[in-house]
Amino acid sequence: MSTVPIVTSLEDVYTQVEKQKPRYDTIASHFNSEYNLQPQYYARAPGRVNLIGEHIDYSGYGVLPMALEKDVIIASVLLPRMVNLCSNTLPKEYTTKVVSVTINNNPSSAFDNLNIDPKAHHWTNYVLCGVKGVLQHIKNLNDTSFKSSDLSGKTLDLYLLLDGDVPSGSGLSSSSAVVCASSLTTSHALGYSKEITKEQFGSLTAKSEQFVGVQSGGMDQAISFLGQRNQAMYIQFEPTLSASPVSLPEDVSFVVSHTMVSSLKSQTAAKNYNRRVVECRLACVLLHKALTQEPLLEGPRTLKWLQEKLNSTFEDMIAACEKHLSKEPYSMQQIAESIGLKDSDELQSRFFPSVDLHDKSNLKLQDRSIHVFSESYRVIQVEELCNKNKGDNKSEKIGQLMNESHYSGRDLYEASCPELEQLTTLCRSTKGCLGSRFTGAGWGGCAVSCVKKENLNEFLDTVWEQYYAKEHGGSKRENVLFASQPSAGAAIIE
Ligand code: NG1
Ligand code: MG
Repeated sequence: MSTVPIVTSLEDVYTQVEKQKPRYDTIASHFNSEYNLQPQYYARAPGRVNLIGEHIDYSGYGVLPMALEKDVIIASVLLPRMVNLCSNTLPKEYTTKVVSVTINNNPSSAFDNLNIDPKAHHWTNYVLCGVKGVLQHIKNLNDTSFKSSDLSGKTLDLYLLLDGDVPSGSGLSSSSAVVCASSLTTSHALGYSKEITKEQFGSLTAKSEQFVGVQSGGMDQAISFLGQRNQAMYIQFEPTLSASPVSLPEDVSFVVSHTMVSSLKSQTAAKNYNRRVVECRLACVLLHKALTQEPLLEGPRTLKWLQEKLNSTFEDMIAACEKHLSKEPYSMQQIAESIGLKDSDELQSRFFPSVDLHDKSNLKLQDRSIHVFSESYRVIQVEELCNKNKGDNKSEKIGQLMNESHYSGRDLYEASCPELEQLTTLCRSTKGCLGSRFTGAGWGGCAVSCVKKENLNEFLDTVWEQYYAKEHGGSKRENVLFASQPSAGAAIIE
């Protein structure tokens, strides 16, 4: 296990350094005009594109993302008193909002005092999640004094300025990039960046991003820390977080294309994202009862935990969903009664205590769990095709699995939208495309397509012409339609 690199040269982080240098210069000059100081260091955390494995991380299953060159950078300086925060590239009304957090030399009280309002839906919440996650980690280390001699006994102050080029609400993990960069900045300021491994950072930020009120899995934060240049990664969560490189076939590129519709995940959580998380947990409850005759009374448990407990194949699990779960939606009351609980409140307090779904019926357990098992199996097949299989038509098979992933996410998970349908259909019918699917949570955001390298330029021109040119011609093409380069994971640049 390694720690996040602290580098002095942009070459160690970016492939296209000539593009990045001017950006850092601009950040430094904004920082200087905001605070009348030079930044002392930068924390950089990338966004990601997930190639396959959607909505399965929170059920414990492995996923296959790559880190992007697009990222969030937080410039910082250490000074007495407060955390001031402003943003370089977010819309103007955001830049005037200044958040203040006093972190004194007792991380434990700082942790308790840092409140994040999940109803606020403000980007600064993500920064606070990163700060809070690190303080919580340090608190758990049971270390009441800061190690850095410079800081011990003093009040710590961070002056931050944030700059990001991951489009927000795009399914490319802009929110997690902010959380990760913020956690890195905080830990570095407190003298802890070398005490926390990349895996620990991935886990602590996955937990702390939940303070915004979304029950997210851990994919985005894990890849942001564990990403490697030129490699996609196979990320696994159980028994503990791990990542191994995946060699993608050389004859294809993976193209990201934005629908131009934002996916407002935290605002729609009760209807969409959190509801899916709860549906998976409750499918686990009912399958456990049906397959072991025992009620599952403590939780939440993941579907992967159940599959391992039963030592069953994916085919067995899918057959069990078809046999034991109703295709018709369930109500919470119905599920509670079937495992001998009093009512839906008791069910909620055992399996999703901090989640409010408003509507207590209409839970589609069969469709959701079949998606989870079939999608998790597709991830394993893609990983094996990439790393083990030397046979023919590797890329075609991967493209086919990506299409199947999309159809399952659309039909069984109901996570697509008209614009994602229009865009993925267009991509699939364009020459050189072997498969196309939505990436990230869905309900807007981006698609990812597997495209033959020999057709790449033509593919980009056609999709630009047919999806973007008329309505979204004002956008910069490289921001909304691009072949993604797997980038390195998070780093501190001094
Ligand atoms: P995006 O699309 O970045 O919001 C979300 C979750 C992931 C994962 C995917 C679906 C967060 C921070 N991330 O990603 O954990 O569940 O959806 O596969 O909520
Ligand atoms: Mg996100």
